[in-house]
Parts: sequence; C-alpha cells; structure tokens
Amino acid sequence: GKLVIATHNPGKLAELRELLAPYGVEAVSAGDLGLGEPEETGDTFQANARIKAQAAAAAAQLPAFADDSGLAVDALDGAPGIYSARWAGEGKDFLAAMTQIERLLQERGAKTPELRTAHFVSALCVAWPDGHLEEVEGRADGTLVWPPRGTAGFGYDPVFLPDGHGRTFGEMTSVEKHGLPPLGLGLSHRARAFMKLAEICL
Ligand code: ITT
Repeated sequence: GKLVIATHNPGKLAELRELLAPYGVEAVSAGDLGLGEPEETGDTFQANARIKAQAAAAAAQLPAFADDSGLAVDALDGAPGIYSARWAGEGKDFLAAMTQIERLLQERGAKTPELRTAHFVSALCVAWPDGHLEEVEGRADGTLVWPPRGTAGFGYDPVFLPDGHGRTFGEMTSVEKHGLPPLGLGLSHRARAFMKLAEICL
C-alpha cells in the first residue's frame, strides 16, 4: 500500500526511503503532499514522533511514518536531545551546533573518549487514519570526535564515531551507516529502530 513519510528533513527522508525500499511500499513524502509541519510539543522523542505521524495520517488519510531523533551527549546531561534540530537554528547550521557542543565539552575538560560518550536515538511511529499506532525506538552509542570528519550523511554525523568502528557516520556510505544484514546487525539508531518496526508491521 501507500505510505506517507512524515518528515521535512531531506537526510532523514533519504534514509527512510532506503530502509523501506526492500518492502515494496509506495512511499510519498510529506513535502510532496504539501503537508505542513505540526508543532513538536512533546517532551520525548516518542511523543514527537507520534505527533508528526498522527498529523500526517489525519491530513493525508493514509498510513504515515515519522521519525523523531537526536543526539544525547552524556557530559551535557543528554543535551541537545529532543532539541537537536533546534540547536542548529533556522539556518540549519549544524557546524555551528557541533562547534557549540565541542565548546561545552572543552569547558568541562572532556578530552578523553570516555568523557565524550554520546548516543543517537530514533523514535519511529507509524500511525493509521483509524487511530492504530506502532511505535519503536533505536539507539546507537559512540563518542564525539573533533574536528568533524567526513561529508556523508547529515546533521551531527561528522562528529559521531559509533562504538566499534574507526570511521564517523560522516565517513560512511548510507549502506554502512544502516549496517543491516548481511553487513551487520543494524548500526544506526534509525536502522535499529526500523528493524524492530519491520518485524512488527512490514
Ligand atoms: P522532521 O521533524 O521534519 O522529521 P527534523 O530535522 O526537525 O525533521 P527532528 O526534530 O527529529 O527532525 O530533529 C532531529 C535532529 O537530530 C536532526 O535535525 C538531525 O540533525 C539530528 N539527527 C537525527 N538523526 C541523525 C542522524 O542519523 N545523523 C545525524 N544527525 C541526526
């Protein structure tokens, strides 16, 4: 059937399309449908994913798939967290957001990898027009490097070195970042969440 991908983030959209590709669903983006962006008033990733999926499902009268995600830095008490997009400001200046994180880490004397741990979270929600919901969450653990490395991916990818790997997400192809079988057991937060969702409803 047809599915709305309820995101206006091009990097996310590309990854979600790739993840969905093997399942033969016809995916149309919120942008293509001219859907607006609901206010993300939730205080968790899951709550915001639900807000986005339900708004798109109601507006399009189709099942809708949303991702709410972000980077949580341990030494910064989990910031930027659900505010990861907003930290980059209206201009989507992720270099500025990464520089700000680094400045705060330096202020806290976070020099060794053990003091620079962080994780990405992806909350995925599929909402149907009849009110049915499926919700899952995935997580990827790693450390933050400085300066940024690589130009692949989006957002905070160039500073995130996933545990057990020598390259940042910014230095990986999207296929490597997903790390799905047969290449791995799921690497990125989004791919890990997606694997759970696929088991439930794809
Ligand atoms: P939509 O709400 O339209 O989906 P958004 O960018 O506003 O787009 P979020 O509110 O979920 O989405 O913000 C998540 C931010 O966290 C996003 O802007 C990214 O910069 C960052 N982020 C999430 N997943 C990431 C990933 O895989 N790699 C790098 N950064 C990521």
